[in-house]
Amino acid sequence: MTTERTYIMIKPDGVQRGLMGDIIKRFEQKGFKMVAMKFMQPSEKLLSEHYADLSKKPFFPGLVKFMATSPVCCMVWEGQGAVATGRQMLGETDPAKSKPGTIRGDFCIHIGRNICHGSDSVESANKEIALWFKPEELVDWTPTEQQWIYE
Ligand code: IDP
Ligand code: MG
Repeated sequence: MTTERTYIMIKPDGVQRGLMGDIIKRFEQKGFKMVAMKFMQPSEKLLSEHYADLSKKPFFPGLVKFMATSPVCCMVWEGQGAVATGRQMLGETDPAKSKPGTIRGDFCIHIGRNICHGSDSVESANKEIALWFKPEELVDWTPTEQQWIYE
């Protein structure tokens, strides 16, 4: 497995429901390293860019509108296999199909209120990180616990 970075974003429903701490905790306790985090009110323009691949979908206008209703918590997490593992930690897009123990399986019910975004590939992660963060916002640091997480 290679060291990767993934873009994780707590959506307006996750923020409004007070679930930021629970979601951050799961990535922290897994052993991934936080590289960046910011709390911000995104514009519909930025969200349309973020979800550009879905622009032809019938739910796209509603998705963009909903995502702009409240602030979001934007994060970059790093670690071996962080992209694929991050997706597994989120669960399926539809919370009803997400297993208990996953973020969506444990905390939500409707597909349009699934509380958290996670990059689906290394390529989209790199694109999303560049869209939401300036290079100088990514912090270069070494957690002391690293030697207890990796052989
Ligand atoms: P993902 O978030 O699991 O990667 P995507 O297919 O990329 O899923 O869709 C982005 C977001 O759009 C989903 O997280 C969900 O909030 C919303 N979405 C996806 N499919 C539907 C749908 O059929 N109805 C309503 N919202 C949807
Ligand atoms: Mg997606």
